[in-house]
Amino acid sequence: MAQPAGPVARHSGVSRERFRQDIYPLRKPAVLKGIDLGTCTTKWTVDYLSQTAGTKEVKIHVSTVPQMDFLSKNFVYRTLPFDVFVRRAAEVKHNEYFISEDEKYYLRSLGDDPRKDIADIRKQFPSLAEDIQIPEYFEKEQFFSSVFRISSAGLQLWTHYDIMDNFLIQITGKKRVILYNPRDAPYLYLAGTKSEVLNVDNPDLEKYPLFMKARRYECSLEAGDVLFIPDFFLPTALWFHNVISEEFGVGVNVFWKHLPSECYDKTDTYGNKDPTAASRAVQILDRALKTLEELPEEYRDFYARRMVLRIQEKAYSTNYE
Ligand SMILES: O=C(O)CCC(=O)C(=O)O
Repeated sequence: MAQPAGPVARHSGVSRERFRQDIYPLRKPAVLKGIDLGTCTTKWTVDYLSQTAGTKEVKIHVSTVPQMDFLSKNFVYRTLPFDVFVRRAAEVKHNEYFISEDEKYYLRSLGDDPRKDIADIRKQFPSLAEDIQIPEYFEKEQFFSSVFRISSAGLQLWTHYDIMDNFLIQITGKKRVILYNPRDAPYLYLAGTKSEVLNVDNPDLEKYPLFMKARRYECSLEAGDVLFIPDFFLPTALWFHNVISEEFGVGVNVFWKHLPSECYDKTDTYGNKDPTAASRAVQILDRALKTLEELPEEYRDFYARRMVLRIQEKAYSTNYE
């Protein structure tokens, strides 16, 4: 069995001041309830969304299975007018479909030119953006992106981390979010920013034996809840999350920069590339490993272990929970 789930704190009616003073500094996920999100919580029905945002084309993920896997790419990308997409995502069985009549849909909205532009619902969906009041519990200049997340019932998004703090604002529908402490990265079988372990509720422990050591935190998000997901910051850094949409639902993710701007990769429109210093360090490490290959095995092993000790001594935080 995997670890039993630990609690995620829940707070009601949190003001900007209280968030910044008492919740943010803890660097732990927290569910914020009862925040005024504007009229979206009552207005955003399937009919209203499709009529208001109209036929703007959106690129979506389509999958025949509920567990989407970014690493094996068990889904395809397709383009649909927004109104058609929303109607299909809200259905369980489709008359018109791409692969199968019970296929699942997922939208992670993008900038107009995803290679250059950052997702901002105020720019891509201005008429809907009027209905949502984003809790600006950070400084205006820190804003990075606001991303639409619309998913079919049952859809499960792979475990990953992002590099910026964010609010996951659940506007309609219910979600279950499973989080892992960043310190448990060694047990998550990572490939880049994603975990190979898809079925977090019933993991294949023969294939992923270390996964049982990962401390799991779990929370449910109801319509109107906001989940704070802290990312990349010492001393708790990088919270992994896996998201299961229990119902058709609409969310908006707001990311903001909490490190100095120059730390981020300027080409990163998704907000999920490691900070530039971390990417450079990994490249240098890869070069060091290649260099070690010039040595016979027992020497390679000896120097590799010495390097690990040096990394531990020089770079590990002493402030480790
Ligand atoms: O709610 C979702 O669909 C995904 C949310 C997510 O990945 C995030 O908050 O970074």
